[in-house]
Amino acid sequence: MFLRPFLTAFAALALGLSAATARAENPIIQTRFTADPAPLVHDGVVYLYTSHDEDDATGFKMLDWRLYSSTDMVNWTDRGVVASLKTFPWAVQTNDAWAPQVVARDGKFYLYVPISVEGSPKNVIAVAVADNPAGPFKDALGKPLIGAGRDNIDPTVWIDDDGQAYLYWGNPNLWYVKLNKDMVSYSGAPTKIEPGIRDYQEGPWFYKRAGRYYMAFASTCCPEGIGYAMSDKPTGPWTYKGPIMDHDPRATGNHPGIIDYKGGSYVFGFSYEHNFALTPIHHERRSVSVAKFDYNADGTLPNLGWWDKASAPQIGTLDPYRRVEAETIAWTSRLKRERDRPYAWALGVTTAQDDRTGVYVTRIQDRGYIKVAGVDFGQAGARTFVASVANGRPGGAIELRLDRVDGPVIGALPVGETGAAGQWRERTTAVSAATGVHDLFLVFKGSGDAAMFDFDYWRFEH
Ligand code: FUB
Repeated sequence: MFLRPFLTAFAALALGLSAATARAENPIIQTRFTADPAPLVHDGVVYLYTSHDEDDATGFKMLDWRLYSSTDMVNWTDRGVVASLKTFPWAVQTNDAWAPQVVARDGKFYLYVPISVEGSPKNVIAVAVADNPAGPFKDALGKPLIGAGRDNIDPTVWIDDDGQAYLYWGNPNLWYVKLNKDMVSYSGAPTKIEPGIRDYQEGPWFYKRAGRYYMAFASTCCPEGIGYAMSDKPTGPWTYKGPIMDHDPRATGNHPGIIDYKGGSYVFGFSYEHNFALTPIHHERRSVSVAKFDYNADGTLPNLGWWDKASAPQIGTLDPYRRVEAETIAWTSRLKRERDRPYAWALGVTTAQDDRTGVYVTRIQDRGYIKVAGVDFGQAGARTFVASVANGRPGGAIELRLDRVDGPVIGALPVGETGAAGQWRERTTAVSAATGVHDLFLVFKGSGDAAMFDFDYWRFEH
């Protein structure tokens, strides 16, 4: 998959296309492993909540939930951890931070998550609440919302036009309750959907669109694809309608999240592509992907095949004259050398966060790079590049290239020592020939394989 940026760029040049036609490169998050995408559209922004497979996971090793945001579906900004198992101190604190979903109601944001308690069955559903989409989310109840049951994972919530909210969940059976207006309690007993939906396994995603109710889901394991059913009532009966993504041997699991945004429709799910770029061994190290699609006139969805056949075009362009978080990324990787072993070279940057700085880019190595798609330098063009960096050692540089990782250089910023690690300084360099819309490649230069400086934000100036 790490050849793809080159092929895309060469194809674009050959066809005379501009960088403004950038498309999401699946998987859309490369800085760490993410799964179970749960997108929320709020105030013109896509907030993408995910679960998170630890870098050294073999089976499920999941400790926290993360947030990414975008306004163009191609550049995603890492917003960090919004909740973790520690948010629910009464839960088992190992490995079980599974598929989340966040919904907004009356100015609050409700995070529903499956976690575990001691005993058997162990699966419960918990709820946390925040005042803004980026959290921090706080445990709402001090106990489970839905008590222990074998099926009790993968919550999904939709608030109907009449204000009634429904919480569905379950593997392999699908259940629901009607949530009360407070969103943290419910009325009536949990109800099992019977008969079950054909090909249903887990990961339900419940929503209403143009008067029709939809239940997308991970289809029967394994390998799981994405299927969906429709109904004219929020509680069914549900009619199976077919696959959105095929059962594909390249993945064991899957998990849908579906939204409309700025006039387009999008399905998120995940693949193991990033895992297999780094190792031949199957681990539970998953990566979220996205595809744009059009509903058919009767409200049905197309079969998109697999993530390699689908993606999402960029909506609009990115303004480089405002502060851009360094963790705003369309793609990151590390350039390969001839002598590199297979699997040894692919890691790009990752991110870290602390209370003072928020999220920043780290693990910056020589030959690593960040691609930012569809950057609009305007006709007047850019003269200066400014970056906030922290470097405990001398050396390190950021080369600025257009359209390809080996494209024309418009400037190079020497980083140098800024003091102790964590001491942020703005560094500035002159740039030339940056006008119009381009993909921007921030290519990191240094020596050896050691991690160099950290990187918080950047901007261009006229
Ligand atoms: O990510 C852990 C579990 O795997 C989720 O809860 C399921 O939907 C499946 O994706």
